[in-house]
This record gives sequence, C-alpha cells and structure tokens, in this order.
Amino acid sequence: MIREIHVYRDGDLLFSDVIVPNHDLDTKAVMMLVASSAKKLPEWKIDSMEIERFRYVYMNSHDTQFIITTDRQASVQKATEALMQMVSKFMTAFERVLESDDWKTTDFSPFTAGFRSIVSRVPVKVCLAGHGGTGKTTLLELATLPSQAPPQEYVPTFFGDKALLKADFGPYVFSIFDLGGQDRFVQEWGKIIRAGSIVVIVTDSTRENIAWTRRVAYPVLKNELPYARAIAIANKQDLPGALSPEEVGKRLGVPAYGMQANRREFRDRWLQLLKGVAFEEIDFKVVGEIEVE
Ligand SMILES: Nc1nc2c(ncn2[C@@H]2O[C@H](COP(=O)(O)OP(=O)(O)OP(=O)(O)O)[C@@H](O)[C@H]2O)c(=O)[nH]1
Ligand SMILES: [Mg+2]
Repeated sequence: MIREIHVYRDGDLLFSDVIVPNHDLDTKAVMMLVASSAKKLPEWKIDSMEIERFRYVYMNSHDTQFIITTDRQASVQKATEALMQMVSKFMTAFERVLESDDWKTTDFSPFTAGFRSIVSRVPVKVCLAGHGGTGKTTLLELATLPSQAPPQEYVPTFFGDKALLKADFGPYVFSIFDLGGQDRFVQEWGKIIRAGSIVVIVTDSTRENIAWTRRVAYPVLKNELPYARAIAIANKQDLPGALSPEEVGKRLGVPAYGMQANRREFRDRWLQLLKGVAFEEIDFKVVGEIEVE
C-alpha cells in the first residue's frame, strides 16, 4: 500500500500528498534523510530503505527527489513501478518548469489527482486468516457480492481464493485473499500471503478456536508478515456461548471486532472495519508485535 509521496528540490518541499499519516516516526526527519540519499542517485536510478514497518522508495530526476512511502511488507517491485509511473507523469506536466526558475513559483498541487490514480492501480493486499469454518469465505462474499445473501452452508475453501473489492476506500482498491483454513492448507499460506499489507484474523469466538489460532496460525503469520497490520474478527456473535469481542481480543493479543458474517446487515460494518484498518483509524496490532508467551 502506497501511503505518501514527497517531492523535494534544493531542500524545498515542492509537492506532498499524505493519504495515511505516519504516527510512528518523525516524518520530517526521515524525509530529510531519504531526500539527501536520493540526491546522490544517478538520474532514473531507484533505491529504497526500510525503517520499522515502512519502506521509502526514491529516485532523482532533473535534480528533483521523489519519495514514496509504502508498507514495508508490500511488494517492492510494485512500488518501484508505481514510482516510475509517477515521475513520468510528473515530468510530462512539469519538465519545462523544472528546467527554468519557474519551479520556485509553480503550484504543483494539480499532481494530486495523477498521484492518486496511480495509487489506485496497486491493490492493497488483505489476507483473511483463520481455522476452517470460522467464516472467511462468508466475509469475502459479504464484502464482494453485495447483491447476494452471504453463504449459509459451509464449503471448505481449497488452498485459497481471492477477489477485488472496490468500495468507498478511495484511492485504495483491495485485493482480498481468502485462505483455506483446514490444517492441511495452513502450511501453504506462506505462498499466498506474501506482500500482504493487512491481515484479518477470523475466529468463531470460541476458546478452542482461539487456542488453535495462537498455536497454528500465529507462527506462520509472524514468520511471513511481521510488518503487516492485523485486526481480529470475533465472528458468530449470535451463537450461544460466543466470547465477547473484548475477551477474544484479550486472548488473541489483537484488537477484535464483533461480527455476524452470515447476515447481510453486517456488510457496512465489515467494510467500515476494512477502511478503518487501511487508514489506521481503528486499533490494530503489527503482526510481529503480537505477544506469544
Ligand atoms: N451462526 C453463524 N454462522 C456463521 C457466521 N458467519 C459464518 N457462518 C457460517 O459458518 C460457516 C463458515 O463457512 P465459511 O465462511 O465457508 O468458512 P471458512 O472460514 O471459509 O472455512 P475454510 O474455507 O475451510 O477455511 C458457514 O456455514 C457460514 O454460513 C455467523 O456469524 N454466525
Ligand atoms: Mg473458506
């Protein structure tokens, strides 16, 4: 997921667009550091650096430094391609301005639309992880097939499935990966979840299922996606004996949100949770920081 862009020249900020602000780091200090490295690069060469759960992909063109901030877990290759498209778009509009002194007085803000249209072309990868029968496929269909009632019967997913989700998440588009949760498929998750920005841990809100999640799912997730963001879904809240979302969250060590995925009335809530975690407006946990004793 691409989060921000900053464009510098001679230490001046020409343009920036911050879609999801970074509350973990001192962005100004980081940008000064990255911009000074970018300045040393030959024209069109791309480099990157990682700090905590963020990656900075940068290049230098026409003595101008372009820096995009992405999730560290997301694909470097896709970020690199996106940066090239952005710089090419920027140069198409402003090359002449940059070759004269006009850049000092130019308004670069019209580039926002161009930047965001490229952000939309790199889907945000969201992985639904959890044991068989907890409701992952039900959640996938609840989100992506709005005209259809969510499935009521349980058909185990073989290996994994995925679908694109375009909703009110502008500029982001989500690619949702639905993992097969039967034990024989868990060892295959690594092949599917690579470069995931967000993990949704799905539970049926029972003690046994939470124990399974911690024992079987956590090692795979922590190994493959340590820098991804995670929330948990305390699904099947309608069933007698379901643990409360607070209890589920406490036991999992990840903020949990109550859900009834087989009821279409819950679609809006589900979409709001996805939006909330993408824009970092609700509580989440970084996968590598989930505590396992
Ligand atoms: N009572 C109740 N049933 C639910 C709820 N959400 C899903 N279900 C049902 O639980 C079953 C879960 O099915 P799936 O969504 O296919 O399960 P899954 O997690 O994809 O399972 P695998 O593909 O094997 O990993 C289905 O019968 C759903 O209708 C819920 O909130 N309450
Ligand atoms: Mg399934």
